Amino acid sequence: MRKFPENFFWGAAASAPQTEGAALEHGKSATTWDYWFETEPERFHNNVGPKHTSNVYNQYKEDAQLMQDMSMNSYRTSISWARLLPDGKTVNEEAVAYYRDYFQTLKDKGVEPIMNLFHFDMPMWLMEKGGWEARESVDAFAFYADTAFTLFGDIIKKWATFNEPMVHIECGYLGDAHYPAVRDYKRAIQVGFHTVMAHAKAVEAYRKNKNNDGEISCILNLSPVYAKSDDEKDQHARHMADLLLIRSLLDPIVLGKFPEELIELYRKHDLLPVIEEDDLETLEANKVDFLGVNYYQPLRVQHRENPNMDVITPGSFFMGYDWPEKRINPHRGWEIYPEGIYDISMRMKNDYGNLPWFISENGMGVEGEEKFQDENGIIQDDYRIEFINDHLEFLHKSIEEGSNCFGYHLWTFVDCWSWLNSYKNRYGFYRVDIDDNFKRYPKKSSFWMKEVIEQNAIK
Ligand code: BGP
Repeated sequence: MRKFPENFFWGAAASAPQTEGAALEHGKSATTWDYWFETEPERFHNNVGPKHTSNVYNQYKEDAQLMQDMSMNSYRTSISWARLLPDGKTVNEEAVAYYRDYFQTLKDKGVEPIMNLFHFDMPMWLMEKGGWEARESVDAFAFYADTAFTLFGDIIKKWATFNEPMVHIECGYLGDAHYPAVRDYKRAIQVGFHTVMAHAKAVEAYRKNKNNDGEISCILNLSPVYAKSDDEKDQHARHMADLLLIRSLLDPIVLGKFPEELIELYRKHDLLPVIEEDDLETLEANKVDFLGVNYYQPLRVQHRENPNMDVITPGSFFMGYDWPEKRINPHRGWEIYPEGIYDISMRMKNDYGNLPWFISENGMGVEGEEKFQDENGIIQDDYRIEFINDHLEFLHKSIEEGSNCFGYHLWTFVDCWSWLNSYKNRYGFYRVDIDDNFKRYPKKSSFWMKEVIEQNAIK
């Protein structure tokens, strides 16, 4: 038996925009997702949009009970900005009543809610003013965060500001998977800078109010970066990928400053964002108390010959590399590399002051999962059990070696809607039937996980 530390946080992760439903009901205003679906529904898998998420708004009591039945002791999800403050200023009292009852219900079932404030769900009223590109977004977010701390701080003791900021930067400003789907590195860097400042100002607001007696964090998608070879050029490519995609957020959030090398690089290529006086001091003074880490797969890179330096993107400095020994999730195409969780864990210990951190997401998406259903309607997801077990083995090894990890959260509890992919890939301990009143059905992994949690150990 490999035991985990006492009071380890065993749970699942989700987000408001992917689970709540009631998309434009009970006072909630539109987010970019609601707007995008209304204007371009064909972008979404099977034309299923954000209205059809897993109906948590109406079923949270049932879900909290299922969590308790599984012996889970924590749950990481988010608040919807557009629900709490539909116009950015006025509190929606119906939202307050909903969230307070939801969070208290979780607590009463022995499930600690870890609450995040932004999970890719930009309110439309702010998007119309430029979203994260507009400086106004920094104070608007800090106001929202402060409002949430005041309204829910007596129940919520563990907060996060953002989920995977690199994803809204890359998908929205260097790709086309998030609105506004533009490709412009300079704009992407400004978006990233404002996000970091919005985070820092929210941390500052949290600490200013003496009634706030919990802890605050940010959730980052951290992938270990591996080079194709030991060759100097490939090693440099690895260094650049790590600098641009990992340290560009990890350093300001945990260490309170951007890497010097990054600033120099931006300066050299005329990519520096607009920085206001005091910004860097604010950042330095507001480091996180702990970190959330989402880990799905590593990044594998190699040197790129002759990049087009007229149009600079992160990809100008490295390119992807297909590792021949790659173990692939055949249902989603993502690499499965459990050793990566160990490498991240050791890096947190060795390079980031052994700050407390937890796995805020890890999981295995499966397309067409209904084909694994048995005659009793239970999905026989042995592949997911193996996936979780393998990752827990490496997490356990790192904890034995002194890593400060305090929890593991599977993405996700009940299958949820996922952005443009909608319900294409299923991740949950529970299957949801969106055609039959959002009924929940346990998968085999939920029974397996319950045992792990109760024993606080893997075999
Ligand atoms: C993470 C996001 C989640 C979730 C997950 C699975 O990056 O934080 O919101 O979507 O990835 O990804 P997907 O649903 O695209 O397979």
